[in-house]
Amino acid sequence: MNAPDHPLLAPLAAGDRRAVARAISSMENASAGWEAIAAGVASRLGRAHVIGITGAPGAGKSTLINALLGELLGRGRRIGVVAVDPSSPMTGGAVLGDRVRMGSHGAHERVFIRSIASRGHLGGVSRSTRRIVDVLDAAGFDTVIVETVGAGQSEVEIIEIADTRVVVCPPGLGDDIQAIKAGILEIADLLVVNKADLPGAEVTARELKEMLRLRAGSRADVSVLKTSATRGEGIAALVDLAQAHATAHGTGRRLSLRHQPTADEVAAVDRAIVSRRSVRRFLPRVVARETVEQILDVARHAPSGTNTQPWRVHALAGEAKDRLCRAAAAAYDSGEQAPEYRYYPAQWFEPYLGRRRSLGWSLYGLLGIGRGDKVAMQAQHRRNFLFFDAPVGLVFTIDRRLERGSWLDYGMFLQNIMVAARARGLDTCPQASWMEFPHVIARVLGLPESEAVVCGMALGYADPDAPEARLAPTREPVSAIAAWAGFE
Ligand SMILES: Nc1nc2c(ncn2[C@@H]2O[C@H](COP(=O)(O)OP(=O)(O)OP(=O)(O)O)[C@@H](O)[C@H]2O)c(=O)[nH]1
Ligand SMILES: Cc1cc2nc3c(=O)[nH]c(=O)nc-3n(C[C@H](O)[C@H](O)[C@H](O)COP(=O)(O)O)c2cc1C
Ligand SMILES: [Mg+2]
Repeated sequence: MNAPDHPLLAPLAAGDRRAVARAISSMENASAGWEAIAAGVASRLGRAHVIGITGAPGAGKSTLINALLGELLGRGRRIGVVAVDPSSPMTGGAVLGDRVRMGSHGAHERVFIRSIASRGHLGGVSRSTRRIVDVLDAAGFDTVIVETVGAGQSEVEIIEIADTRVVVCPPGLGDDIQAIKAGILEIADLLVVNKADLPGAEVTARELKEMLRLRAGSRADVSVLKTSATRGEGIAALVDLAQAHATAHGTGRRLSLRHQPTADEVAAVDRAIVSRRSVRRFLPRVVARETVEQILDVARHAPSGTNTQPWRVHALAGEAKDRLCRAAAAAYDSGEQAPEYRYYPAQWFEPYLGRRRSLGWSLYGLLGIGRGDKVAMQAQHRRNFLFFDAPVGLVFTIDRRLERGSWLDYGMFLQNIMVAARARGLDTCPQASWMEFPHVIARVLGLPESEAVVCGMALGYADPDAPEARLAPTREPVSAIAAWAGFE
């Protein structure tokens, strides 16, 4: 596919602040063009170290981040901050609050701070947060800090975006510690007892260490650190520990997390598959080469045994298509069939015979072709060699030295084309009939002897008013085609 293009991508890559701000707004609101931005930044991700900072409300997270900004700036870093504010129904309020707390570095050219409201997100906070982190990563921020209030499940999800997860605990909150240990403690890479200038910090730190000790095993390497964000104490040590964690465990964690599809995404894929029909009458509406290229670009991701990719496509339109059609129709009229391979068994049997007949009768019935009307049936079959008047004809060939397994691969490629076409509002008809005339195709397209014709395919916009558009071939239910074992 051509590189996704969006006017913000170039300035974004150059770290332009206004472009960063706009791209983030686009991600947050899923406004027009956000997909293009997301796709455009995708190849530039993984360099940022993402630090998640979570903890109870008022623990001092924002103040701590402000202190971290000072320390990181001193180390020459470029830092992006995303604060997810659960209290604000609107971004405006959250921005104001964090400007106050993180204000002293917010205007620095190597700092970019953005607050987002955790309410009112269409695609979920963690999803838009991840996309915002992506934007900052792509814009060259080498450290991205995400602040969330540690409470419920969504915060845990957000913190999953981070490479290094820091949980901030205020001192002297024994009960709160009991409460957080249930979820957040499990995912902490660093535990910070902030407000260490207040009494009780030492006790809290000891309690946390004890809790970790009891857990032992995988949590044994979690450090407990005391900081005073307001006094700037323990901040350098925190940066050192976070850095050491990134060195030991790597960055780009969010990129490897499995993408959770939304219900809409699932429905779109299912719809493209289920709405596909073999279309045998098309509108005289042009399909751009670019569209065909896009479809093939998607389809080439089909799997194939040991990645052999046995497919080769001849995409035809206009006079090139008409030339092949004229030659094939003429060959059909004079009965020059020389099939490339055997598609069907020589002798039919049930249940396949019945299904085949049913399809034929339904199609001919809709077309007003009576049973036994051989002439009309042949005229209909002949339409295959006009690609059913589709604006685009595809001819598929394969290296004839390849074996049956590669033909299996080929089917997957063909189905990908049909589904990708459907997703774009286009229709297809796969056509084995073209393999009846491999010699004609070879002559017209100049194929070498080594290429065998697999099939053809019509591609275009379906004529919704055609009588045969009402054809709806049925399918056997899952219960008739699947055998089950070993399920609960
Ligand atoms: N004494 C003391 N106070 C602190 C420290 N860090 C933060 N505070 C204060 O704690 C209060 C809350 O600080 P914030 O940074 O807003 O806390 P937060 O965790 O970001 O709060 P929310 O985002 O609302 O959950 C403020 O009044 C801070 O000045 C510290 O190290 N020592
Ligand atoms: C590999 C393959 C070759 C096909 N060849 C032809 C063909 O040459 N002409 C045609 O009209 N339909 C052809 N079909 C379409 C089938 O008749 C059609 O898939 C079947 O009746 C089910 O209908 P549907 O595709 O509309 O769901 C072919 C289908 C496949 C999968
Ligand atoms: Mg805060």
